Amino acid sequence: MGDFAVPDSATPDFYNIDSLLTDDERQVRDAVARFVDDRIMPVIGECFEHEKFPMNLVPEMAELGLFGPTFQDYGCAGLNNVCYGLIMQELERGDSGVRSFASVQSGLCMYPIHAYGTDEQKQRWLPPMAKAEAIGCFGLTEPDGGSDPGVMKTTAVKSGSDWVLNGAKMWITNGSIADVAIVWAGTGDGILGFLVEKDTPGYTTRDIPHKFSLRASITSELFFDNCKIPAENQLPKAKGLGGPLGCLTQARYGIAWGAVGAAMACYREALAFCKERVLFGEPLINKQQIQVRLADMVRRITTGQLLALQLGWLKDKGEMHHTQVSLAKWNNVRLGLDIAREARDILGAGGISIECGPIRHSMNLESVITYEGTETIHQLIVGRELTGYAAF
Ligand code: TGC
Ligand code: FAD
Repeated sequence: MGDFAVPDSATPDFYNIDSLLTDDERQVRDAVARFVDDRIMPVIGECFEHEKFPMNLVPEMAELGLFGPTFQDYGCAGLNNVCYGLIMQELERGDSGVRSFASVQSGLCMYPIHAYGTDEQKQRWLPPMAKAEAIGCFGLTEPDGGSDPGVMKTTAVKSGSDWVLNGAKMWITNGSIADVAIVWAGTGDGILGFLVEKDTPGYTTRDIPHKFSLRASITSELFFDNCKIPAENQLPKAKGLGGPLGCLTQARYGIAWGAVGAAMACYREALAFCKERVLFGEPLINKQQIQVRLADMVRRITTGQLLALQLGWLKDKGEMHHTQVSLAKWNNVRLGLDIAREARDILGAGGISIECGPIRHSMNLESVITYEGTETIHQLIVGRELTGYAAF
């Protein structure tokens, strides 16, 4: 029960959610699942251990159409948002760092260029980004605090028709490998977005070492010292904090699916272990308390799967509200983190080894629960929606 006729990677599927997907959606999910099983899983433990992002696999991800997959043009796959979610579910089943790479490229870089950019900016950047010939990063968070980005210190000042950018960004995924950074800065006209190209004089990056989380992902600081940004590199349709927040909605949506993928992987590993492990004369799986723990994992995964799917349907109908994304990000990352920790415990001492997925997933999800809005911020976003009072 709980498995039906779905591929192993799509289990547990206790409510036969597979039957709610179209053939196309299943095909997309299964193609990404094969890529994750064949290409990510054999190397991810080593990548995590040695703090290395598997950059060599990025062209294959591009070949599969995983970057900007919902755009209809610019060489993108033109998939619906349920497909996008299933892609994120599968990638994060592999590793949150791999899903992060795709989230940043698609949701935080291609999205703002597509939504807020000029035709020239779209033509210049979107086709190479879809092919991963150009990599992007997204600079919103600053050293003095990420939860309240409206008080950012990075500034852009008009100088003739150009802009001069000064400041710093912190904790930026893909920072040092990006060909273009989407940078948000305070101006006399409020917050605006800029395309900062890699070789811009005065623009430097530095990787953040010694992370115990998202080790298979590059995280950097960005520094801007009197960087001259040509007028044509400003995103004209992004005005105010709503610009960057609109991008966060896209990435948070993907995380709501991705975290469930990580939880599904952890559950399966715990289940397989309990079938094999014999303690007190019988397999662990026979123990009442183990069954309660496994059942509780599936209860939480099932609610997360249904929540993500309904969110995808709303997004495809153009009816999704960003506060609904906040509830899903909060709920699904929380269940992912709790299930990863629980699975780690069920695996016993062996569960602390990099050979096992749950320790890696739980360490990763410590970042996922913080980035793209901390759990508290999402609770307060939902609270404000319910009460009309902002308690940030
Ligand atoms: P607030 O008044 O709420 O909003 C200002 C304007 O923006 C609109 N808006 C949104 N639009 C689209 N999507 C959203 N999610 C939106 N949230 C708000 C809003 O309607 C308003 O529009 P308008 O026209 O009325 O001006 O602004 P606030 O200052 O009260 O916001 C507070 C708060 C806490 C909600 C916001 O600052 C917030 O979300 N903070 C968290 C910051 C965050 O999540 N940072 C993430 C950085 S990027 C990252 O972590 C990448 S990790 C990538 C990876 O590796 O996967
Ligand atoms: P703070 O904002 O300082 O928060 C500290 C604590 O205070 C948290 O527990 C928070 O929940 C709590 N808190 C905040 N406000 C309130 C309140 N009103 N009431 C009660 N408690 C509150 N950012 C980018 O811009 N681009 C990226 O690509 C990116 N990638 C990242 C990758 C990784 C691996 C990590 C870890 C972070 C990344 N971030 C990125 C940054 C991330 O978005 C921020 O870390 C996040 O927004 C939180 O900001 P902060 O770390 O400064 O914590």
